Amino acid sequence: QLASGAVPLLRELQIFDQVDSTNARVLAGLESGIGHGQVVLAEQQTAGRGRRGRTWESPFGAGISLSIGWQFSGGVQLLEGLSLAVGVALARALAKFDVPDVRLKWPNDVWCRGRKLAGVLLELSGDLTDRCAVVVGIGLNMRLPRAAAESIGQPWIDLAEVRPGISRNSLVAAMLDELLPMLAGYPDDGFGRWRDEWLALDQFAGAQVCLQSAQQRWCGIERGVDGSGALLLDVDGTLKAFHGGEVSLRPA
Ligand code: BT5
Repeated sequence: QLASGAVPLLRELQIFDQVDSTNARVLAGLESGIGHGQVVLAEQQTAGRGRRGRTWESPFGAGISLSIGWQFSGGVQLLEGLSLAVGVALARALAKFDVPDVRLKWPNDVWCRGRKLAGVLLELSGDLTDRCAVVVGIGLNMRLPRAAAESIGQPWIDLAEVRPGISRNSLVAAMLDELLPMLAGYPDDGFGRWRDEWLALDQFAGAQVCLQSAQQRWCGIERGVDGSGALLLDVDGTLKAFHGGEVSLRPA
């Protein structure tokens, strides 16, 4: 039992020059029964992944590609809202380096000055009813080469533009100092403990947005998130709740 406020130690740290995907590495560890507290970092990913088959651009030296494996004794329902709590932890780490204008975009982006600075990808393994394991994958731009940036189909930003000179090692350490205690406490605390901070950083609070699923589109006013992390959208006066797996959010 750790003293309250103490940061759990990571169990194993691996740093690669090049991997396909740091998430894939940690997922393989979790599936073979190891990997709790395992942290993998890479200089370059050849197949960095986003959600639903999308690509995460992470060429050599562009930033931080980080994955953490974590096992939970309990079903996957414990983890609702976890990707939002990860966003809050990242915003806290960036605040330690005075990175200005950091905001969160539901469910899994960190934005800065209206552009995407970092993305979060959670991948699950285990039987998901009695025990589950999660890979928390984070990609953050420090100095993205222009050639790589050309294939990103949305506005992006890197720390070189907004706050140059941050030590990558120090930022990784700050991220782990926020993420590890959050993961350790999450089954007890849940998203509720993170909700107010998330709402204070919400990029689109009160804005007109659209949510897109494979079959349908809803447009309305973004009204923050509920206690489980579901997005609340005011569609013609009716509040509807949406979960992160189903839809993507776009400014209207
Ligand atoms: C994400 O997906 O934003 C999750 C990204 C997670 C990447 C990390 S890196 C470490 C770990 N290992 C992995 O293999 N993945 C994780 P999504 O919300 O689906 O957003 C993907 C979209 O972001 C792409 O379709 C592009 O439009 C955009 N994008 C790609 N690369 C980007 C970059 N470097 N900076 C900003 N936007 C980018």
